[in-house]
Amino acid sequence: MTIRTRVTSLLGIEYPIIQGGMAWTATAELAAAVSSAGGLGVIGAGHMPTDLLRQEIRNAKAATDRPFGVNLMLLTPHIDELVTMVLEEGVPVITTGAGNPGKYMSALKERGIKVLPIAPTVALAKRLESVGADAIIGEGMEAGGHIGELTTMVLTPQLADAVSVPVIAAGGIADGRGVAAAFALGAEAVQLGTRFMCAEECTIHPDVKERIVKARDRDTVVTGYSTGHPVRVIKNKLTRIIEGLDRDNRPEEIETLGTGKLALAMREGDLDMGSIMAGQAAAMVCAIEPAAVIVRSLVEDAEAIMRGLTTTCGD
Ligand code: TUI
Repeated sequence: MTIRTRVTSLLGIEYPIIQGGMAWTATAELAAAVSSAGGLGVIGAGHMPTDLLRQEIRNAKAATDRPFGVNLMLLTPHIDELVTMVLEEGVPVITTGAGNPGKYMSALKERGIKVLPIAPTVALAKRLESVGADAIIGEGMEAGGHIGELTTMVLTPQLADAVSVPVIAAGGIADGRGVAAAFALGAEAVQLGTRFMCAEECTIHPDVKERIVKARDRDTVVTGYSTGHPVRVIKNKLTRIIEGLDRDNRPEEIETLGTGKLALAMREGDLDMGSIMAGQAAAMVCAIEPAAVIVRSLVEDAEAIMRGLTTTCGD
């Protein structure tokens, strides 16, 4: 048995496994490795300059002949320019985060690009379906980085009931058990970020990977509620400072302090003052492995569970 769904046919991929398009983390190398392994690799644009993202797209095209995607983070100030460039380069799939991509939908779809927006609520998912989203990525608050309020457990089935396009579950999924659970809730694919941060091909600093492997159940925290853009990160010196600023309702100071801190973690490996964006599933990531091993074990373990067998972390 291999899990085939509307998402595998829509995207032309072998397995219903999508890698989260994480800023400063999901480079062409990781995306190409996941795509070559039969999933959908996704380059994370974040605030990347347009020409650098163009180069990353070209690198991914050179490294794999399978489909891959680009995640556009809609809060970035030069988003219009990024969209124009992506239309020129012609990537097969776009995922979007941190906002409503409605205004770009028709231009992307006219070029035959599949658009998979990330939605943290049922209302937004319905709006995005009505303007042409090909599938909805429902991301629960277990996820790392910028998050909504609902958990994957309650968001996924509600989305599956509310929209006719396929639902992709994200947030809190790190192993085959999570994949099988997402399917039981009505998802037709899953998106994982944190587990793929610990792929060998992921180019983040090795100390961040080690920190994730060591993470325990309560090691993440959500900071920045006062800014209107809460983010889940691994607890450290930076989060303790930000928690104080959140309590005192000083959002401008949080924004200033936060600038450049994601790169500080992912590039420099600063575990004290870097923003180590990772999901609650960090506690379930046990090893640093090749992307192909991760994809294969997710699929094999999920299939075993769906056939009625059980597995545990590390089997
Ligand atoms: O986008 C993410 N995760 C991210 S983006 C990011 S970079 C960043 N850094 C600092 C502050 C903010 C962002 C780090 N992690 N995940 C997908 C996601 N999208 N989660 C939540 C949302 C979302 C939120 C509101 C999507 C749409 C939305 O719509 C609001 C509206 O306009 O209706």
